[in-house]
Amino acid sequence: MTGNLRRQHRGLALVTMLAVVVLLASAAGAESGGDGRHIVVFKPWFTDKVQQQAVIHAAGGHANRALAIVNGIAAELPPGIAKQLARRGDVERVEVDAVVHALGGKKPPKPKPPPQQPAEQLAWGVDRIDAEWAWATARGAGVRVAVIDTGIDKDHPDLAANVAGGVNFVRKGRKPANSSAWDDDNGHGTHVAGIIAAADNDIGVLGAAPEASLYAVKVLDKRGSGYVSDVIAGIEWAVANGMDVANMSLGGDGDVQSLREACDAAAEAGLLLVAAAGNDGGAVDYPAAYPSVIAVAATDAADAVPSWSSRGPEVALAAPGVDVFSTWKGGGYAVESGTSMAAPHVAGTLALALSAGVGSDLCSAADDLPPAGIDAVSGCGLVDAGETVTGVLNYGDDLP
Ligand SMILES: [Ca+2]
Ligand SMILES: [Ca+2]
Ligand SMILES: [Ca+2]
Ligand SMILES: [Ca+2]
Repeated sequence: MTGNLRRQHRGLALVTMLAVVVLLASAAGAESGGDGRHIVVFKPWFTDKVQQQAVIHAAGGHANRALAIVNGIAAELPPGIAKQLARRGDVERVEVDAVVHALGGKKPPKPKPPPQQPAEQLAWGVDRIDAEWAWATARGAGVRVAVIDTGIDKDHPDLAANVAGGVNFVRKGRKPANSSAWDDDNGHGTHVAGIIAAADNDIGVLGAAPEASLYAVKVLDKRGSGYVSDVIAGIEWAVANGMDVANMSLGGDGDVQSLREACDAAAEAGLLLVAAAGNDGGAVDYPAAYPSVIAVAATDAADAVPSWSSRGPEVALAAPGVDVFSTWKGGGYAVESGTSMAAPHVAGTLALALSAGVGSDLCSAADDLPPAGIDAVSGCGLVDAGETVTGVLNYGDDLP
């Protein structure tokens, strides 16, 4: 993200400081799994992972995973242990490991895979942002996009060419997560992946950046739910593995300081973070609300922002998120709505911009939506991949 967008973001974030302080008061009541999952963050000088784990175990807790990016440990703690640990001199803080959800449609469809792959179509969203006009210049080749989600259907005929790898952080019970089990058991992550980079191959759909490399970072389970600690692990993985862009079509109400710090550290390391603003029409969800993350609102085919698209000064951009046709697990396709579908249009546009070498400022090319100027409903406006890459103001092929 360029300084421009980030500065605007920071300025707006300052304006809402008061509101954030009020929200923080309720963060303690963030939705948790009710299973004692916490994030224990240690003092900066106490970095030995083995000794950190020993502290957790000595207190009667179970260490699930080291979270190096925040110098912490994701742990299960019996009742009362969190407060006890927080009082230690070598512990910075203990946080509830809040729950996050996929921000797709309200009822996930269960489409059957087609008997044969459908003829390729340019879905309205990719068309609306004029990604197709960028393709003569750039197609996202060489850009690595992490899809932090439910996984990706790795052998989907419209995705396989671009799926370059992945990792799983979802654990079942106390068993360590099987890191290679990142195939999508929900469908949501596959839908998101198709919007970013479904291949140009005569079948299915076309992603905004049809030659970008996709990496499945599975942090949400088959119901589309997950934990903040796994999202942090996913962000850490994205940085360690040289990802350029990370798409997070997920969120929750819990402002967890460790998630904020992980996003800040990743952005500082050069990772472009994109997240869905939220689907409850209220305040922007976390992690989208953090200043280091590009929060994306949804639009429909008439460029209107639906009432359920979350809003606030943190919204950076808007993108198509209503009745979006894309890939689904099992080699199928589905129509889905949500800010989950909007965010990947922006992630794909970033992939185009990076492969074109035009920087990552998406704000100046975005098409302003009412009310005039940057606003809390659509941010800078509707993302414009065509103009971002080519500098041409308007192709005029699909204006409503
Ligand atoms: Ca178009
Ligand atoms: Ca295709
Ligand atoms: Ca424009
Ligand atoms: Ca506006």
